Amino acid sequence: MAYEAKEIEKKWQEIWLKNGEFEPKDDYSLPKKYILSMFPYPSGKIHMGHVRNYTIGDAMARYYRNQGFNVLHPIGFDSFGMPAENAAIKHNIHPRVWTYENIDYMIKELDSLGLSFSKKRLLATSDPLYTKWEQEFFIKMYEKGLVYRKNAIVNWCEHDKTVLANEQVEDGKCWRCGHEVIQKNMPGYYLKITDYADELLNDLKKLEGKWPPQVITMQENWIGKSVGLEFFLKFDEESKNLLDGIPGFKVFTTRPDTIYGVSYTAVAPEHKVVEKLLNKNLLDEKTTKKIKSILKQSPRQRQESDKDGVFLNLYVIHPLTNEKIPVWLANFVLADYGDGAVMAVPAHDERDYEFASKFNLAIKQSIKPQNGKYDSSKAFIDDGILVNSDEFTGLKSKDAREKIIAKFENLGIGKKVENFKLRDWGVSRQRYWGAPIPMIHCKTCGLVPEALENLPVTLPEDIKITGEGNPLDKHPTWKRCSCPKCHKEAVRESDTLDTFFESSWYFARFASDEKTWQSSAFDEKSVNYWMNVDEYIGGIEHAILHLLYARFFQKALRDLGYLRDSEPFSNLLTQGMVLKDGAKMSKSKGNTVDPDEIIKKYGADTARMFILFAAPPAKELEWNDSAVEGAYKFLNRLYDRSINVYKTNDIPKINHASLNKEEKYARLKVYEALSRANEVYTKSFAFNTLIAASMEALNALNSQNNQDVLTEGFWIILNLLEPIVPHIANELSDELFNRKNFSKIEILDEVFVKDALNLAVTVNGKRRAEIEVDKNLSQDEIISLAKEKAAKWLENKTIIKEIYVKEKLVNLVIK
Ligand code: ANZ
Ligand code: ZN
Repeated sequence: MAYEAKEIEKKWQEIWLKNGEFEPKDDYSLPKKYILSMFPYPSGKIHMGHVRNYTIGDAMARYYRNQGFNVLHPIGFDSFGMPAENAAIKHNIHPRVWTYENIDYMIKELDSLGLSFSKKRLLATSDPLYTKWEQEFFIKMYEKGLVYRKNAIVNWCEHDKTVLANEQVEDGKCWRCGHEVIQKNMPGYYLKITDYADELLNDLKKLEGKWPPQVITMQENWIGKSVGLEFFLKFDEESKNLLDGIPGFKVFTTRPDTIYGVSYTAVAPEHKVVEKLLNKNLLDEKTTKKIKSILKQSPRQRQESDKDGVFLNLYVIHPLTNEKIPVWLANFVLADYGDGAVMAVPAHDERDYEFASKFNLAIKQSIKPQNGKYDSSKAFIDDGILVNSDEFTGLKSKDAREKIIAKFENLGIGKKVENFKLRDWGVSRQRYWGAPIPMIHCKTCGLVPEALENLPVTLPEDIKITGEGNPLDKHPTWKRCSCPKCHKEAVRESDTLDTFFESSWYFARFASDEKTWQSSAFDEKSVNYWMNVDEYIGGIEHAILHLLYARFFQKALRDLGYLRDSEPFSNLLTQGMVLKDGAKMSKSKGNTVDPDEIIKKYGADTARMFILFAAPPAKELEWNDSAVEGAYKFLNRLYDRSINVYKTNDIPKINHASLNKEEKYARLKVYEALSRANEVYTKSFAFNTLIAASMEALNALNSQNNQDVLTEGFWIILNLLEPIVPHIANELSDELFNRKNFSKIEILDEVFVKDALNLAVTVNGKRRAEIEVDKNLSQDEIISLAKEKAAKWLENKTIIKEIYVKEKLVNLVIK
């Protein structure tokens, strides 16, 4: 009989499905584990990254199930989004049809990997029953002031008539049609994630040690809290008059200690002062043209291009020295950070330095290094000692910052402030395949939320998708509706939600009993039992946005009374990328390996084993055909060797003392592997070490004629490896041991007891040698062996004392 992976795998997958073995139990008195791998986008086929993601989660889920935990291990599809519309255009297929066909196919693929998902909780975020609840959240958030509508600058493709995300702008051009992207002021809906900035930042501390440190750092940087001084700069009389009495503008600085080094100020191109100058036509033609060309660029393009700007012919007064300071417009000043204007200190800031060098502006030193020499050929950006700074000269940067802030506060011209990089989250998309934003525009009542009893607002089926404009907006009748307030004719909002909205709460939906999905967003009892997610597994590419939005939703839904906890994911594992020939596997590089092909050729267990063996989960994994072969060979050996294992319903009882050396060694290897399991499956996730230990154990068993040792070894190895290679493990366990259950196996200490002792030999307390002796020797015998070994140090000496410290050392005292 040879190892027939395909047959075995099909058989067990059918048994599992039929018995519903992976459904969570309703018994909430059981200890629980919620294991979640990030759900996929239904692109049409799974790739190796998916295989890795779901195999890692599956190994954890199976292990905990084996240990008697009630396990929730669900799967769903993040099924709204752009690719379905692209497919619609390209293949003339309805986005819904394309999406659901892909889902069906991908479920089959996932099943063929033997993943232990709950099938009853399967969901797709494009289901109206999912949309319904998120539309309710949207309305509740709107009523609470967490959603608002505003005009803002967006990337706009004039050809496709659509808003583009920053990632969809390539070299300033539309990723789809190649047309130039412009900056357009457009109305849209925003989520007030900034209300939670402090909490999102502070709660990261709770995740230390449980989330990868680099993810915590990325979140911190994205939230980007800065503390500094905000103060007012007054225009000189002439400038003020030119600007119809605008008295000045505010700036924000994190380095008030450098204030005596200010040699110019710079405002963002969108700054109200610039707007005034343009409106009043106060600038010459060349300057105006330059400003307009900078305005056309996206903030990102501006950051990527060389420093540029223009002098605005305006001056402000330095608040401490009363000097006249020129005002420039600069492309590196962000309109929406701080106050959209900076005090520039070229001597101590790199961007300011570059700009000053380009336009020949003064560079004034106001900080000197605490040690070492000041180098005027570049910006000195570290803290130091103040120079040329009046009463503050000689202070350390840190102390000076406090004193200068205090001075501004006393003078009433500035204050200490906190600024965040985090921006409110724009959720409007001008697309068809998304959740409709449940708002209504009424001529009488203004913006009105749809009535809750009318939810979900669903998408029309009869739609033309051309890639131009928003299909919902162009639909002949869909937009017409009646106002929930005054019942007059009104117009439905045609923007749909950013798909990050859906992925921000699916984990809590999974945690609710599926029997309640029709009637409520969450089932309180089950959500309180299952949440939080104990292990969340996914790609590092989600380290910022998805995780931040999900954390925000958890807090916002808590405050709306839907959920209890403040953080959704107790532990996070970010899996490394799957590479081939050193590069990330991707269609565009043409270096992908199709999981279906591997499964067809070797079976799912080989694929799973290779993936978990080739690298620790958090590290990059280099594809290796011969290592895949290696995994396959190992499983074949396991299968072949099982022929000599006898059938039993119990683990064999063995008298360890009666075994010979080889038998003892084989047992030691088996138990060494066993003793790793718990740590590997629940903490380190270093599956590779467990697999390596199991391979060693199988090797040691290979030359084993002792049937008890061999059978016990198989009993244990199959148990250990079940979460990794479930099909073969279940097949052999069932066949040999009539066993369906892989519960804990007791670790026997006797196996680890060694017969030989390693003793140190010391002479006058100095370590001189080591001896390996049989445990059963007498003290005299041991001492004489020690003397032999240390003979070199005993020559021509008299031994005056011999000391044996049991099982540790022999000390010889000489004269
Ligand atoms: C003067 C100064 C001197 C600065 C110095 C730095 C070093 P973070 O840490 O990111 O908060 N800044 C303020 N508003 C800005 C805007 N809208 N666009 C671009 N830059 C802006 O950065 C704060 C620093 O970034 C501020 O401190 C300001 O430059 C600049 F030796 O003020 B600093
Ligand atoms: Zn109305």
